[in-house]
Amino acid sequence: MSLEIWQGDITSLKVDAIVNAANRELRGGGGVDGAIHRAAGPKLDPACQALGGCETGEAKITPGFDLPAKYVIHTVGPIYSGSHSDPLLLAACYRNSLRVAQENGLHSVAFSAISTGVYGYPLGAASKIAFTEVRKWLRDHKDYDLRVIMVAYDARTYALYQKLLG
Ligand code: AR6
Repeated sequence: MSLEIWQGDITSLKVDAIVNAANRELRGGGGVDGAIHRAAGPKLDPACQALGGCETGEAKITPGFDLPAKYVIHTVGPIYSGSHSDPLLLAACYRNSLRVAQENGLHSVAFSAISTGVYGYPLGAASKIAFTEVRKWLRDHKDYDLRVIMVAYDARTYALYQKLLG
């Protein structure tokens, strides 16, 4: 197993799954969600609609269609409000996405920085939660071969990720 960081557009990655920062309706939207829907092509939207939405903190999977990635795992981050549930729900996104990856026998997963765009989660706090939760999952599943790539779209996120990777 490994934990890596990478800067760039997540839709270019040829991995088993990329993790989308979706909304509860799985309707597509702006940010990374919009980029993934554009790159996956028109079949992704009906596949998402067939899933019947997704609760905050949960994760659901579709094929990747025209993407280089085989699958898209859609997770819904919390809209940042400063409440006690924010960190719990954000951690659940990472944990549940990794559970879905394992359930589907996937061995490489790339995460976008869930909730740190439109949903307003402060980047420093969100990044710490992301790395803590992924590391915990990898520790708890030592017998499962998994490569996790934390994708930073911009330089500021990448610099933070470099620090957190140590
Ligand atoms: N590749 C990798 N990361 C990206 C890309 C990309 N192509 N584009 C943006 N990011 P956001 P959220 C980063 O807003 O905050 C949507 O409308 C971006 O820099 O995409 O969870 C959904 O439909 C940021 O760090 O997701 C929801 O309604 C990160 O992706 C809502 O936004 C997440 O930003 C979800 O908001």
